Amino acid sequence: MKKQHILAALLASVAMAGASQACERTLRSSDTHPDGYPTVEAVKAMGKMLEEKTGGKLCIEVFFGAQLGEEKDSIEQTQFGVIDLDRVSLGPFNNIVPETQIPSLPYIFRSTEHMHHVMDGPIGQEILDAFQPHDLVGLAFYDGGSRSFYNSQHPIKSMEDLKGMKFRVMQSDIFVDMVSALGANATPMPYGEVYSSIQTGVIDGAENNPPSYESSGHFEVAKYLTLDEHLIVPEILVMSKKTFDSLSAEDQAAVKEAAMASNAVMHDLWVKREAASMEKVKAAGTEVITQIDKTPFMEAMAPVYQKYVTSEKLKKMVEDIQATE
Ligand code: GTR
Repeated sequence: MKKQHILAALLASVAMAGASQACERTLRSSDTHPDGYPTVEAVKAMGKMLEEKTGGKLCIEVFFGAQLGEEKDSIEQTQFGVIDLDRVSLGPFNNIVPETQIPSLPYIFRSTEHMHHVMDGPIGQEILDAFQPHDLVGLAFYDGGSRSFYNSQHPIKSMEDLKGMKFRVMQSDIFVDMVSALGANATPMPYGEVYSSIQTGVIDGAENNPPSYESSGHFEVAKYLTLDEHLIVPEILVMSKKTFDSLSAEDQAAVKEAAMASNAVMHDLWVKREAASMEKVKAAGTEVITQIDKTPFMEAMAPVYQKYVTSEKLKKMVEDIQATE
């Protein structure tokens, strides 16, 4: 299926570019989220800035709603240079770029502000640079809020309530181990399969940030949301190294600047969307559990840290994150 979809989308983009855009080159960007979602709009804003900066030489077209494939596939296609840009969570990169495992660890960040301080500083730069050997260029980090559990069965008020339940996680081993450490079972699967899997009872629930919980419609089939905020995983915009290398030095700089500038657009849209999504799901009948003691959840994560923070380099990264204000 995927190859046909990708081909159709690419052909449509070629037709559109010819018909309505004067750009010399239109870069194709992939996103799993629907049109209007903050990440989609941020990359569109980046495209406008890029078009201006390059005097109409470079534009971006965002293929939203996983038109170019689910995240794991879209990453591969970006490595091959079939897709130029990809906006993805750091989670699906965990098994490809080991440095991305650290900001994907449960409870590594104390708050989203802490995450921003870290990712805007030298550690963030080190992680962006780590993409190069994997045929990708890390351009900018985006907000991903904090992720919490939701399910169709019952309100989760303590770790006890998670026992034996089955949750979908992103396709990364860290999240499988994280859920096991909490006494539940994890099934990694693509984002696009979660709604029907909850609906049909294949899984009891999943975990995500409020804007994803809302925009995916998961709230319609899983009405119990517990704000345990176990993950604050940044999102990232990457470019295919093939595409990047095909640009002039001047255009490469314009891409980097426009991507960095889109980060502020994203932050603004994100804050508004988080609040709007919470209101929407509550109005639709979601039961939100906010009173939850996170300490046992955090303590249960010790084996996950032991398993993934193995090299001296990664240990130092964890220490540096913890020492960041
Ligand atoms: C969202 C994230 C997506 C995707 C999704 C998922 O929060 O923005 O990039 O990773 O979660 O759970 O698959």
